Amino acid sequence: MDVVIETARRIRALEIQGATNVAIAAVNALSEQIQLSDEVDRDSILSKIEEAKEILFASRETEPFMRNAIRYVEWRLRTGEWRDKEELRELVHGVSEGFLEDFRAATDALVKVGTRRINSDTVVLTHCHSSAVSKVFVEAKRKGVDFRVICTETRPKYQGRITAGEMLEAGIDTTMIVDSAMRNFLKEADLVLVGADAITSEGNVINKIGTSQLALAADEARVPLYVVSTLLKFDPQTIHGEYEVIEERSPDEIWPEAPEGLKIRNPAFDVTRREYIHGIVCEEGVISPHSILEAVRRRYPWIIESLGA
Ligand code: RUB
Repeated sequence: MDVVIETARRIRALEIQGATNVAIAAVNALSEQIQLSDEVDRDSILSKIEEAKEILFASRETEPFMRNAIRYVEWRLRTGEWRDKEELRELVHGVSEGFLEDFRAATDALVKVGTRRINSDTVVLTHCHSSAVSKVFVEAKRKGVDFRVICTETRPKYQGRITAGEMLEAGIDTTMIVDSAMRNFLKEADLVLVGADAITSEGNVINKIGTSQLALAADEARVPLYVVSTLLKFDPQTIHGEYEVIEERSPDEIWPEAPEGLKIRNPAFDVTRREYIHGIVCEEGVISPHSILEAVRRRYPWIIESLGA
């Protein structure tokens, strides 16, 4: 399980960050691990997948995109046939590459839609680092739109610096603010774009801690907030009444040598209620959070079907 264990370690340490990068890394690790396996009989492969699943799922709890992606590979293997190592290798490779290709097509579609919301002179505020949001910005700039980005630093792990770096590399006029300056700078913003780690069956969105605060402030400041996310972030377990688990990270990230006895809490994400979300920019276009389940059933029925795989 070396490949899977090392990938899980990198995900946990945030060396691989953001729901999309996490899901891609997990699929690649699972695929590589199976291809490295000497055993090819069905039972050993399926139990290897079970083991990998447990390790990867535990690396970050609030990542349904990763869980959906892994379940997809598992589901296709459970229903697939192979006779030898070569056939198994081809099957796993084909399934994981096919999944990633569909995902790339979905991303292209949502980036096209998101880009249309950015015009010259638009000022967009974003939080944390979302590869989907960054892609929208970079594509808008490539099309010649002259807009401005304001990004938060994103305590405690400063993912805003990744966003800022990508923006500067693309030649986008970018300003960084501390997280607590969000409300102040909403006065300058026309639009808020954020990513998602999870979307529930009710249309609520889980994203980096501080997003729900930003959504409340944006609502009060009358600045529309959109979530840019593939429908693959939908968590099918929420249909069955389960709540999305919010990952709580080490206090050391906040204050490494904190005084003894001090309690420190470090939740990685929070829940933004659908009332504060103007729309979800996804591969189906701009949709209301209320219609998420319908959109997922139409576009990715396997997300719901493979849950019991
Ligand atoms: C990252 C974060 C991102 C989403 C979406 O948190 O909250 O907004 O994961 O990212 P962390 P993407 O840094 O803790 O992983 O659009 O890349 O899927």
